[in-house]
Parts: sequence; C-alpha cells; structure tokens
Amino acid sequence: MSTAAFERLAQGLRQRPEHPLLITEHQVVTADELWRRSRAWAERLRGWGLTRGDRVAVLAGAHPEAVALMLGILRAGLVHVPINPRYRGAELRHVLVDCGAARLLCDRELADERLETLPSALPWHAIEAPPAPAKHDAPSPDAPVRDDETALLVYTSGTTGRSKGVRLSPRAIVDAIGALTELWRFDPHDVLSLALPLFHVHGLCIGIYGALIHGMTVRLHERFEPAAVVDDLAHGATVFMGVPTMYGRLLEHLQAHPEAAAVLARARLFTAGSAALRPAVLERFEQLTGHRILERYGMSETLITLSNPYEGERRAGAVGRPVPGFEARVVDDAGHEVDSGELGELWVRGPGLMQGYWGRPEETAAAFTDGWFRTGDMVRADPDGMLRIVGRRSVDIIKSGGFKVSALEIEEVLRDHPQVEDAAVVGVPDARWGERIGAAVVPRPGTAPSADALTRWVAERLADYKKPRQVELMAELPRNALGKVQKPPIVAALRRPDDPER
Ligand code: MCA
Ligand code: AMP
Repeated sequence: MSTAAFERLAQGLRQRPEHPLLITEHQVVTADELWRRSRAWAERLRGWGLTRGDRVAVLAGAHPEAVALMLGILRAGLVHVPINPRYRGAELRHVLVDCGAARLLCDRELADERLETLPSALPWHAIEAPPAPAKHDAPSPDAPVRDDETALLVYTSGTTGRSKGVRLSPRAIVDAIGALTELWRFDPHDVLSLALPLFHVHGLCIGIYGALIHGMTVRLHERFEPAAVVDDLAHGATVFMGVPTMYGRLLEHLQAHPEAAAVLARARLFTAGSAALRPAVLERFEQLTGHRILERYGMSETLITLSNPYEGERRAGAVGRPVPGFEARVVDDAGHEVDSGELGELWVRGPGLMQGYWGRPEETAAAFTDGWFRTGDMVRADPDGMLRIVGRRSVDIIKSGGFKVSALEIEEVLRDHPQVEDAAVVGVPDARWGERIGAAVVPRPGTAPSADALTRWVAERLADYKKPRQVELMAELPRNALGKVQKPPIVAALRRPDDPER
C-alpha cells in the first residue's frame, strides 16, 4: 500500500533542508533539524517495542519538540492521539482508555498535575529532546503510515456526553489540506503566525501539516497573545489563522494600541473558523486593518469543508461554498434537498472525511447516509449557493472560544453535587466566547448552593473552559408535556441585555 501522502508531508522537509520551518521565541528549527529529530523519535518509539497501528497519546503544548514527536509517530507507522492539556483526570483517563493507548508522551511540567489518576499500567515518558539519532548506516526506523491507515485520532465531543476519537488518514489530511494551496494562494514565501493548540484539526492539520504541504514557515506560540501576533506580522509573517474569539481579542488590542493596525495591514491573509465570526467583528477588523477576514468552516470529522473565496466577495455571516473536491447538500428531516433560503441540515462528502469513530461502528454508521456525512449543523443557502450556518441540530453541543463542549458532560458533574437536584447546561450567545456556558440548577430541598461553589465544583473535575460562567438557581426546569427539558427558554432566561443575538 502506498505511502504517497506521508511522502508529500516529508518532501516539504527534505527538499529545502535549510528552510526555517518553526520559529519560536527561543529557537529556529530548520526543516532538516525537524526531520532529524523526528527520526530520533521514530527510533525511540520503535525501540520501545511499539508496533504498527499502536496508539501513542501526546499531552503537550505547541512547541517544536511536540511537532518532531508527531512526525516521528507517523514515520514509525503509529497512530498519533493528541490530547488537550487542559483536560483533567476523568477526561484524560477516558481518552487513554478509549483509544487503548500503548504509551503516553507528556510535557514534564504537565505530568505532576495531570498524571495522578492514570490507568496504572500505562507507561509514560516526558517529552524531552530524544537521544541523538543513530549513525547514517543504522537501519532506518521509517515504516511510515500508509495512505489509508489511521494517522491521527482527534477526540471531539458528541451528543452522548463522552468524547469520540475521529480517525483521520494521511490521504484525507494531504488531499483536503493540499487543496488550500491553490484556494488560498499559499506559496513558500508565506509565514504563518500560529497560536492555536495542536490537539485539534485547526492548529494541527490546517496549521502545521498545512505548512509542510504548502512549504511555509510557522511562527509558533504556546499561547495566544495579541501583541505576539502583531510582533509576528512586524517580522514578516504573512498569514494568521484564528478562532473568532482571537479576533475579538485582536480588536481589543487595536483599541489600546491603534498603531498596531498598520502592522496588521501588511499581512496577506487572515482566516477564521471553528465557530461563527460575527459580522460586527469582520467589519470592524476591516475598517481598522483594511483586511476582510476569510471565514471558512470545518469539522474534526471533515477537515476543511467550506470556504469564502480568496478573490471575490467574502460575505459577512456566510461560510462560503465547498472547497475543491467537496460537495454539500442541505436536506430536510427526510434527507431530501431543500431549496435555497430554506433551513436544512448540512451533509457533506469529499476528500477530508474521517474513516469513522474509533471503536464505535454503530455511531460511525449513524453519522453517514449513502456516503454523505451528516454534520448536525443547520444551514441556509443564499440564492448563489453561499452557505450560512444557522445553528446546530443538537442543543447539547456548545462552542465556546472554538472548543466544542458537551452540555451533558457538565450536567452529569453538576448532578453529582450533594446540593443539586437537577441541572441543565446551555450555550448562551456571548460577545467574547461566541457562546458562554450557562447552567440552570434546581437545588435539593432546603439547600441554596452558591454559584461560586458550583462553578468551583465543575472546575475541579473538568477542563477549565467547561466551567459555567453563569449559574442561575431555578425552582424547576422548563419541560414540555412529555417531561423533556426545554433548553430555549433557559437560554432566554440567562441572556443579558448586552449579549449579541447569536
Ligand atoms: C480559555 N478560557 C475559556 C476558553 N479558553 N473559557 C471559555 N471558552 C474557552 N474556549 C478561560 C479559562 O478557563 C480562564 O478562565 C481564562 O479563559 C484564561 O485562560 P487562558 O488559558 O489564559 O485563555 P486563553 O489562552 O486566552 O484561551 C483563549 C483561546 C483558547 C486562545 C481562545 O480558548 C483557544 O485556543 N481556543 C481555540 C480552540 C481551537 O483550536 N478550536 C479548534 C477546534 P478563568 O480565568 O475564569 O479561570 S475546531 C476545528 O479544529 C475544526 C476542524 C475547524 O473548524 O478547523
Ligand atoms: P469540532 O468538532 O471541534 O471540529 O467543531 C466543528 C463544529 O464547529 C462544526 O460542526 C460547526 O458547528 C462549528 N464551526 C466550524 N466552523 C464554523 C464557522 N465558520 N461558523 C460557524 N460554526 C463553525
């Protein structure tokens, strides 16, 4: 079976060895250096006795050694399972057990706080520079992942509460992301300013693997800081990719530092995705910098799917049309296509589709109809085919700051609190986070838990961004005649006067 997709990633490293591939505050890593370090990782992984298809979980920040490790995992024919370092005990344990991880590689500073509750049999190692690679005549560790094997498992929240591993092949990554070279006019002179985490498709596939495919340099950051993005652009970065929350923060920065607008104006391209970009942000950013942000849409399960055009109208509030190779349909509940202007669910098919959910054949089968992936996003098409995301089919999926969050997971944790009788968690439209997490809580009779205590309770058990930012006590939850909790009235009750419409 062919390894052409992996070779496409590798050629970006081998053809221009002196090319500065990753630039951080502290180091410049050339393509050759990254290639050699990834070889050392592949040797080490193989040396541990890992065999083809074994899952290697990685709990790491966005730094060059983590990138070398990811490539080493692919070179050794193993499966990369990146994990969000914000995860706490139970979330982390779920992923490690679900994917059947053979090893965990972890940044040393994360180890102490994160690893106390690990499955005890799982060996872990700190991500430190691997030993120098063996001499050139040593047998090559290369047995790269083949085009239709699984290269990557990305964990994403679903409507069942527990996150699922999305299986992505090297072919899907290279074909889907490769289409952006033409579409967004990337060339090897481009320099990407990247402050997205590397455990989601946006930062890892579109950002890092995209840079290898398009031949770009990446200025890589462990955290998002508006001033650092401005500094990147002052030092030759040409492209920035971010979630809408980051653009809101860039606008705040511009208000305090108007002189930065001229620096941002030098960029070639700003893209936004992972959550809805509010038209007010798009327009304000354009007024200040002269740049109209290019909004696009994707999912862990589909990689990059829809995009506004590079040339032509980048329409406020719209996510564009299918990227090359993709097709989209808007369908009603019976799966029939609806007319433009009518609301329907978005179904897509194309090169970036996942292979399925890891270890979940029924859920995989349920996600597809006749080869079309049912996104769960509700959309409307403009008369010229431009698509607009209107909402989600499930009210239990929340997008906060670009992170997907399951309302059910937070509800379960709240219901475990000794003073909580029942709880409903919702996404409330929010100017900063897109949606903020709100909780309606029915206290046990005779108790009155404070909002602070409930928030702390969640924050001790789940990743920090899942804690409710608003908690309201209610005598009872609104229910329909069948007793099912009705979330729209809860959202209405939690809205504040200055919240945006959507
Ligand atoms: C941080 N906080 C948040 C979030 N992030 N609260 C709600 N939602 C969030 N997303 C809170 C922390 O809990 C903390 O709260 C306070 O903000 C400061 O934390 P800090 O870590 O300093 O925040 P930050 O570094 O400024 O993070 C904001 C962020 C981050 C940079 C926007 O959320 C982020 O990196 N988001 C991107 C996620 C992403 O890559 N999504 C792509 C997936 P307190 O102070 O109260 O304790 S979608 C995808 O990949 C598809 C395929 C696609 O479309 O491409
Ligand atoms: P994830 O599973 O974390 O990859 O998130 C995918 C989801 O993010 C999609 O199903 C959409 O609901 C949402 N999303 C991605 N891009 C956009 C966008 N440009 N506008 C609105 N929602 C988006």
